[in-house]
Amino acid sequence: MEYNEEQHAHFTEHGYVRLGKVLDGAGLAELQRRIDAIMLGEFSYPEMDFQLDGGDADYAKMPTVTPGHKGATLQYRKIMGLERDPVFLGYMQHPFFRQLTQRLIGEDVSIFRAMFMNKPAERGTVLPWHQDVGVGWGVDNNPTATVWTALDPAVVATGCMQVVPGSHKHGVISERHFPAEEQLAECAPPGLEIDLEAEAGEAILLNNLMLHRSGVNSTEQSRRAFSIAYMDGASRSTRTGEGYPMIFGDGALVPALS
Ligand SMILES: O=C(O)CCC(=O)C(=O)O
Repeated sequence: MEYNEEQHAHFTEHGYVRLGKVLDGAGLAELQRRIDAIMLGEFSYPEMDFQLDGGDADYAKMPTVTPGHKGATLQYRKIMGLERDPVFLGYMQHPFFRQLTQRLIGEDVSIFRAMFMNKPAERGTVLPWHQDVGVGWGVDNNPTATVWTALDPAVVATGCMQVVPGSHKHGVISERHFPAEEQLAECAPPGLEIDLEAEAGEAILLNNLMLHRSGVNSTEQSRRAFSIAYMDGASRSTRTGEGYPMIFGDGALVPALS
């Protein structure tokens, strides 16, 4: 696989581009099994952040995200810190992503986050329009690009992502995570959004400035996905001054045997 100039031109113009099926059958099955095993507590990762799905579609009512496993269940909404898991780290360091991030970022690449996002069967939370940047993220340099990989079919009925193509060109719309109504009326007027449906194993590259959102899952199948926000390896936390987990280049993490 190669990130080509045609894809790059699409990404630059529209703020997203389809990267194709990065995961084949065996690779997909491995990540599916692994995330289920993490949810079921078969591996112990007390430092990872876990959030249960609250069973309520309303974003405002969802449980908080805190470190540590919250019980053996597949009803998690979000798990962050997956770079600690060798199987997920291995995927994050896929040679294709190395080439892609060299093109977009450079040699030294870290991550803001490596996050599992789930819409459990017949559940899920509405995630309102947002960009993945802003002072609230606490990074001295806004993250550049997210690779979002579907681990199950992501279609309208399972709560696929929606995006407003071209909305990255507005720059930072709000320093808060969710823009205000009047900002959305200007930058995401109804009718401009598209459904970003994806097959299981397919990856999509998103500009972090692009407005995106997702809905709930009305089907009996989960909608699991893995989202990696890559950024310049020199980025520092504005809160602690510390750097972030390195994925490529100087100081890159090495997957430990599991
Ligand atoms: O998976 C989703 O529904 C949303 C993901 C998202 O917002 C992200 O990856 O930044």
